[in-house]
Amino acid sequence: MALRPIITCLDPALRQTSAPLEQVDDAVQRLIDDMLLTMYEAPGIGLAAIQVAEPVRLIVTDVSDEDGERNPHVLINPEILWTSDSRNVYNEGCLSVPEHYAEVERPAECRVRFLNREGKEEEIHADGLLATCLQHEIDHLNGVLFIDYLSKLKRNMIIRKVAKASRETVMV
Ligand code: GNR
Ligand code: NI
Repeated sequence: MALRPIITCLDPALRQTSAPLEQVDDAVQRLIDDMLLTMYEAPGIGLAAIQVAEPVRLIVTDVSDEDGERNPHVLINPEILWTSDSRNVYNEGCLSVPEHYAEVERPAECRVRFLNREGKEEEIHADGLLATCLQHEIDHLNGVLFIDYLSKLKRNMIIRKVAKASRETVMV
């Protein structure tokens, strides 16, 4: 297993649409393990493959408490089947937008169909933080970032600050 560097919103690669995975082979299993390691180490509650520069439709999440038992979810080719009319607001962050947070409103619940890491079809009904996280990760697969839900002014301010920080810091 290897940590993989996380690309930031300054990298246009983050804006592409990721391609469906055609098979769940050994290379995909390695990518999943690397993504879980990278997510836990960050630490973050989710990670999309494009954040480690792999443009494929694969996400991992774990919204459990840091001191509790781990509960990773691996979702391949996830599809949102349904979202609730009821909405939730979370103060969102993103490992690709380091150190910036903003409130984003999204459907409070969602139902998602996906392949698990054994390549078997599954569905999940999510609410709370998991529902928000799944929607945030699936947005990544479509080149969308949480800052896209903010005003242009706020978005540009955040991007400028991330650029400034990356100039001033030697990021490993
Ligand atoms: O670690 C993360 N925290 C988070 C908090 C609120 C809403 C979404 C997230 S996802 C984020 C990790 C990340 O960037 N995933 O793409
Ligand atoms: Ni993110």
